[in-house]
Amino acid sequence: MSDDEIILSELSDDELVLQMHDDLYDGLREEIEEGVNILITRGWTPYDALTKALVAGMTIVGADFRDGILFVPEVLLAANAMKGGMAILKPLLIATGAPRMGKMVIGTVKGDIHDIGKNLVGMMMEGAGFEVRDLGINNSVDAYLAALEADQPDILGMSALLTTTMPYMKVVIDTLKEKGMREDYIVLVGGAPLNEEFGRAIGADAYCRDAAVAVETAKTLMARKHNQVSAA
Ligand code: B1M
Repeated sequence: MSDDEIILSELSDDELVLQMHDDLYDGLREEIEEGVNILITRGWTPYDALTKALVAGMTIVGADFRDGILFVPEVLLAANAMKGGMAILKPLLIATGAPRMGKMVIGTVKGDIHDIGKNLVGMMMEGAGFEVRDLGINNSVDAYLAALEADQPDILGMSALLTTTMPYMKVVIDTLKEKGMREDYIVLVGGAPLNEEFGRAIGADAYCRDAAVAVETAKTLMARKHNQVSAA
């Protein structure tokens, strides 16, 4: 071991989080996994570890990717490190014993392979008591329709991270309308380039800024749906 090697467990919480941002940036999966484990052992909630150490670190990666400082191979390594941390947090986020709230089918739209945000939404929804079927990435209208038919969910969630793929959400919603199925589902959309106005314009029930908002929105709209059914 060299003298200047950093011992993660000897850092204070603040130092550790900053170090994890660096390690995520450098795509160091093992260090990220170790860091997450240390934070959990120190009593951090899984949600805080996720948002303050991992998501905040990925935001720095995103800015440098945008500015041409990082390139796809480095970002892939960072994403891999992030996934290592998320894999540790997933069972902790899910093991809340929350009552069953409803069912969601979620997937990233056609042409888009970004899945970290979608995975996070799926994890948080499961943690809040929703049953989640994850369709993965690059989903065509047909893939969404097949899953809706097979799983009969309450909620359809779509994710898009590219300005070139976000219009595909409208293609899916328009197809649901054409088939007379639109009102059968709560449609939630999310992803970094979207906003509320876009969500409204394409006919979604709501745009969700992040995973926590997705959970709150899903709960609110599910409660509204149940009230409508019992009032009918
Ligand atoms: Co991509 N990429 N990428 N990338 N990538 C972005 C999106 C970009 C903004 C980077 C940049 O330039 N700053 C840019 C898009 C620009 C634009 O469209 N205007 C971009 C580009 C250009 C590209 C490529 C075209 C690059 C290239 O090949 N030249 C290419 C496209 C490939 C494709 O999809 N066809 C590409 C590839 C990749 C990697 C493969 C290297 C990797 C993806 C790895 C993976 O996902 N497995 C990658 C990454 C990691 C990013 C950034 C850096 C980080 C995305 C991320 O994971 N964020 C991203 C920059 C950025 O977003 N700032 C970027 C962390 C995640 C937790 O946040 O995904 O926003 P996010 O999810 C949030 C919310 O948005 C929301 O909740 C989540 C959690 O809070 N949310 C939902 C998301 N989905 C939701 C669904 C819901 C509800 C809420 O449903 C109900």
